[in-house]
Amino acid sequence: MLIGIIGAPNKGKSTLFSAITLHDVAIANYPFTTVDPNKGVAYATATCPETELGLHCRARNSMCINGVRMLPINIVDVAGLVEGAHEGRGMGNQFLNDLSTADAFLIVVDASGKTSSSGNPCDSCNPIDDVTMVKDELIEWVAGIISSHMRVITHSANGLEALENVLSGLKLRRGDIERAAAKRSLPLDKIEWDEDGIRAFSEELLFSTKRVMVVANKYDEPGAERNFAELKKNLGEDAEWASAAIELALRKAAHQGVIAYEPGATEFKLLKPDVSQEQRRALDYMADFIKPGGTNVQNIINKAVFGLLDCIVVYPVEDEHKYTDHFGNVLPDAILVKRGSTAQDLAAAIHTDLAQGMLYAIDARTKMRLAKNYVLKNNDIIKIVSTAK
Ligand SMILES: Nc1nc2c(ncn2[C@@H]2O[C@H](COP(=O)(O)OP(=O)(O)O)[C@@H](O)[C@H]2O)c(=O)[nH]1
Ligand SMILES: [Mg+2]
Repeated sequence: MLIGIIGAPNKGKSTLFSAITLHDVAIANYPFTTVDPNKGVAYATATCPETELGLHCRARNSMCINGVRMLPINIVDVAGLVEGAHEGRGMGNQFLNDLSTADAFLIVVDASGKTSSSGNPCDSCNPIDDVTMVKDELIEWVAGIISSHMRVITHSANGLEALENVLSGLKLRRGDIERAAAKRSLPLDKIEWDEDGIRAFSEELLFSTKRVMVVANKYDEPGAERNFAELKKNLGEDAEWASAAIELALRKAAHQGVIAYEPGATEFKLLKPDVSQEQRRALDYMADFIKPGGTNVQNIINKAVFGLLDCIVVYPVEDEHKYTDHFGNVLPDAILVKRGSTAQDLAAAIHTDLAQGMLYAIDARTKMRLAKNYVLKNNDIIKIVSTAK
């Protein structure tokens, strides 16, 4: 799973990226880090069943801190989106690759309205223009790919196949293309669409296959609250407020051992009382800001994973009595699957052999037998019974 952070310049994309990928020293040592400077790992959080079961888990593919299971999610800071980007300005290959492979986008906008949609200083700009700019650029980019191949597509014996080939970089299925065309009443037997048709199709295709959430950042700035309310009212997408800068400052302070702060918290504890007056003032300011509802940054990650991407978390085990894998690790793995996935899908996510030889599953809590087509529920603990070892 890959979430892309996207938006005009100076909205706080890199700040948000740094914040969500900066972890405690203990976590930083965890082997999930990549070398790419714009790629990193954030964590969605869920309540680990260890508390409910009165056990101590030994997490392997994820982490567990104080009963909170932390599920790694790949994040990419997609830099370089400006107006006219689809015409070639600023859109390098890396950019396109990041865009194509992402499952969802967080569109970062400046809720304070102090930067324009091209990223320049502004007295009072409307953050909704930021959203429009980003979406238009994405649509124009897909439309541009199709337009430049339209002749070939029109004249090919199998137009749909030709169109599919042209869009092959986008992580789509043929069904996605068919649905988008049908939705906009565009024929697929002979593909001879005009510019408007191509644009309509591109819009439909893009936003039916990539999930989008708007992040109204810089919520700590004056005017942001009002702009955010306005944005919520006029926007079709999910929108959440955030202060990436405060989240980053808090995580840095925690990283340096100055405070104890857990992402999502509405307070922190001072660990080093001998801070400078300036630092004290900054900490007091941040303490006040997070009191009503934190920085909202952790909530955004969780909403992206469990809401936008519609995932649930399930815990496969080999021993349904001890809740362990075969080495005796308690609740070793937490796996994110799409809501609606079956026990068979879970088996397939673990191993093809396990799925092929699957007989049935067991609900570890109730010890009840579950059919292969049992639809998984969030927080399920499941043993897969299979002829495969
Ligand atoms: N007040 C405030 N400033 C922020 C916030 N997030 C980012 N900034 C500032 O906005 C400017 C641009 O941030 P940056 O992350 O480089 O933006 P990018 O170009 O979108 O990657 C920097 O000066 C940041 O410190 C925030 O939540 N609140
Ligand atoms: Mg940046």
